Amino acid sequence: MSQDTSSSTATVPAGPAGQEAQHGDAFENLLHETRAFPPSPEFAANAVVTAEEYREADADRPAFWAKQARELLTWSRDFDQALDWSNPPFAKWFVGGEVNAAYNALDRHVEAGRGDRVAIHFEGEPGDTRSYTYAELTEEVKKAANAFESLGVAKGDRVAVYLPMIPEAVITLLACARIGAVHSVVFGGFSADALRSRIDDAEAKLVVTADGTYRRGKPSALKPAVDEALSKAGHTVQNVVVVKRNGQDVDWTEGRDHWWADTVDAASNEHTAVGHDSEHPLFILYTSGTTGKPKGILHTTGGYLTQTAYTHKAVFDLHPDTDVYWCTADVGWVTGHSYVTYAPLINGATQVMYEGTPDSPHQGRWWEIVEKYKVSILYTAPTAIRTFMKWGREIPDKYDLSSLRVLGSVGEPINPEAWMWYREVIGGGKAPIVDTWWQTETGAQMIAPLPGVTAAKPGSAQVPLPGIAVDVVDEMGESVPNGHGGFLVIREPWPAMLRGIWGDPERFKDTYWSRFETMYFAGDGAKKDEDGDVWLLGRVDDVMNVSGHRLSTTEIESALVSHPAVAEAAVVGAADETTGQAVVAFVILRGDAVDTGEDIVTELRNHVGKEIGPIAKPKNILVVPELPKTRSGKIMRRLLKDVAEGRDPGDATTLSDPTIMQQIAASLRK
Ligand code: 6R9
Repeated sequence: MSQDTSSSTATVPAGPAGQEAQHGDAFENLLHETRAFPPSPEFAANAVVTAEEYREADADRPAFWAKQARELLTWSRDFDQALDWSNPPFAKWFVGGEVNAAYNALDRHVEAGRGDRVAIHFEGEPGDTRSYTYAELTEEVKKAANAFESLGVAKGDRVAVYLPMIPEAVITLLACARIGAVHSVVFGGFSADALRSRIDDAEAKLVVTADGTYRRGKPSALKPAVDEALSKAGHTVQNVVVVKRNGQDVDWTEGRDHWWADTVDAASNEHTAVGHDSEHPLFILYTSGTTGKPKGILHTTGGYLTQTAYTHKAVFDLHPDTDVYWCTADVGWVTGHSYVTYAPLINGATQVMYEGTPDSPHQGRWWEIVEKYKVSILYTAPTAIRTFMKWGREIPDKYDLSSLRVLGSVGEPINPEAWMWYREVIGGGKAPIVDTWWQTETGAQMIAPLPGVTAAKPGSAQVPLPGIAVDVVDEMGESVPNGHGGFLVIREPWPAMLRGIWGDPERFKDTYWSRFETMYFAGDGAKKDEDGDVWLLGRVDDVMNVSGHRLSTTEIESALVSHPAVAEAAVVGAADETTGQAVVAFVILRGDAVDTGEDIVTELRNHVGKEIGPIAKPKNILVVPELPKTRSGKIMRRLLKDVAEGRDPGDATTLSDPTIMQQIAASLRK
C-alpha cells in the first residue's frame, strides 16, 4: 500500500492507552499555553457570523451547506440534492446543479451595479501599479476565454499555467473556469522537469506563461523553462500564450507561441458564460507527498466554490463594502487559488495582489502596501511573520497599520511567540488572529476560530468550522479524550473536498481513506486540549522519537522561537545510535541578537530544557543564515535531516531560493 502522508514508522504523538500513555506524559507537559483573547464586544456585535451557525450546521450538515450554496452563489440550474455519499469516498455535492465560477466571480457583480468597485489593486515588484474594477476584470476574462477557445481549448481540456503573481494569473484561471477548461497551475519556482511531468500527467493542451517576473529587484525568467519542458517530443501541448511582463529576450517557436497582447488583448470582449455541472472539474493542483510522484489533486465546481466563499466570509468577517483584503499567497499554492482567485471575487471583495518579495526594494514593503491601500484583512504564513520578527519591529512600526482589523495565518503551525508578535506589532494589540488549518486536498479552510465568536488561543487553530466534522483519533481510530494527542481525521464529507487524484482513483483511496476506513486521514498530528480545542503538531512524519519519548518538532521550534535571540527555528530528528533519534535544531538569530557562539547554543539548550523538559533539549543546535523553504513557506525538513545526518542533501530545486543549502553548508564549515 502506498502511503504518501505517513511512513510506516509514523507514530502517534501521545496515545491514550498502555505504553502510549507512558510516553504521553512527557508530551502532555509540552503545551502549556494558557493565554486566550476573546473578541471585543464591538467586534462581536458587528461580526457577519455568530455562534448560531455551529448549531445550525450540527443539526443538519448537508442542509446547512445547501443553504450556503444558494445564498453565496448564483446557480444557472438549482441542484436537486445537497450530498450524494452513496459511493464513498467519492462524494457528489449539489447534485444536478449548474453553476459558472467566472460568472459568479465577475458578471453578476457588474449586473448588480457593482461594476465600478475595485476587484484587484495590483502592485508590481518594481513599483508599477494597476487596478481593475469588477467591470474591467470581467472584460479581460471574457477576452481571455475567447482567445483560449480560438486556440482550440474546449470544455474539459487541461491548461497548464506557469505564471508569476500578476493579474493575468487570475484572469487565466477564471477564463479557464468560464469555458469549463481545467487549469493546472505549476509554481513559477519549479523546474522545467517538474513542469513537464505535470504537463504530461494532465495532458495539457495549452500553456500560459510569461517572459519572466521580478524577484528581489532582478528579472527572473519563466519562458525558458517552458521551452525546455517542451523541447523533447511526445507532449500534448499545441499552443503557448506568453504574457510580456519583464521584457526580457525570449526564444520563440513560430506557430506554437503567441503573445498575450496579440491573442487575448485582440479578442472580443463579448462572451456568454454557461453553467457547468456542479461536479465538473475546476482544477488540478499538484502536491507532493513524502514519496512517489506528485499527486494531481482534483477539485470540482459547486462544492468548492461554496466552501471557499463561506469560509472567506465567516473566518475573515468579510464586509465586502468596506474591507480591503490582502492574501499574500502565490497563485501556485492552493491558498492562491481558493483565497485569491475564487473566494474574494465570488464574495465581491476588493483585494490587493503583490508580485514580489517582502524585502524589495526595502524590508518595509508589505507595510507600505498595507498603509497605501488601507488593508483591513491580511492573510499570510507563519514563515513570513517569523521573518519580520527577525528584521525587527522598528520596520513595521514606521507605518500606519491601523486599518488592519483581522489577521490570518496558514501553512504551518504558528508558534505562540510569532502569534503574539503578529497580534501586538502588526495588529496593534487588538486585531483578532485566525489561524486556519486546511490542505490542498481539503480545498478550503477546515479548522479556524471565528473572529467574532472564539476566544483565540495563541498557537491553536482550535475549532472545526461550522459544517465540518474534525476529530483526533488514536492508532485504532478511536476518538481521543481531551488532553490527548493522535491523528487528525475528518469524519464527514465536506463540500470542497478533493474528488480524487487525477487519473489514479486507487491512489486516492490508499492515501487518504485506508488508514482509517471511513474517515479522511489528513497526515497531521494533533492534540485536543482540556477545552477540546485542536492544536496542530505538524505532519505525523515530523514527530520524533527520542529514547522512546515522542516529541513534536513544532513544539521544540516554538520553545526556541520564544527565546528573545531566535527569529526562526527548524527541528529535525536525526538518526542516533543510542537514542534512536536525536533532536537537531537549526536556528536563525534575530537581527539585533549577537551570535556568541557556544554561549548562545548552551543558553538555547537550557531554554528548551526549561520550557519543555530536559528530554527535549536539542543534542545539536546549528546557527544558520537561512532555512530551506518551499515557495509556500514550508520548511523542508527533509533537506535539514540530510545535513543533520551527514548526507549530501539531494534535489533542492523546489526551494524558493535553491542556493540556501549551500549557504547552510558554508555556515556550518565556518
Ligand atoms: C493550505 C495549505 C497542508 C499542510 C497541512 C499541515 C500544514 C496548513 C496549517 C498547517 C498547522 C495551520 N498546515 N495550515 N499546520 N496549522 N494553520 O497549507 O495547504 O500546502 O497542501 O499544506 O500544511 O501540515 O497538512 P498545503
